[in-house]
Amino acid sequence: MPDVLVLNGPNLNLLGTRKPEVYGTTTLADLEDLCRRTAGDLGLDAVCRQSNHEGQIIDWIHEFGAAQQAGTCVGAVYNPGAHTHTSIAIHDAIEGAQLRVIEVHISNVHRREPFRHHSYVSPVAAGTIVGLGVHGYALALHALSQGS
Ligand code: CA2
Repeated sequence: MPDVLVLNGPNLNLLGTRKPEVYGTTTLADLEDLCRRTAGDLGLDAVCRQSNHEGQIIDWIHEFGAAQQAGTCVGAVYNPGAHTHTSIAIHDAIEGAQLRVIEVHISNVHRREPFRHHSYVSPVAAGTIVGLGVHGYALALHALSQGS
């Protein structure tokens, strides 16, 4: 089965523990289980990673970009967390590795503070899903399984 990377950025390890009014009550472990089950139904093997460290995330983008070029990975479902709004390095990593990325945000960032309205990731993403809660990850997996 080809791999699909499910990548979560900084502070997403806190999911389900605080701010349920913004991010819901699903924990990261629950979310990763949901992704593994959804990917399995689509004939994909979800490889779930989360880090609070930008360099570690960049290394994984390079690793899975190479796997995609080798034909063993279909791309990544990626919630960059606050790196969305700050990181040119992550923009460059996705572009450089040519990793197919669907950018997912649990909350509707466009209804929130102005500093959340700009994304450095969107210009190098195949698509973006915002504001649909953790269901956005399942939708992104469906899109990647169909070659989006
Ligand atoms: O809506 C999203 O998925 C975000 O990517 C989440 C990021 C935020 O910086 C983006 O603007 C939008 C924050 C993730 C932090 O998650 C927490 C979860 C529970 C408690 C505290 C933070």
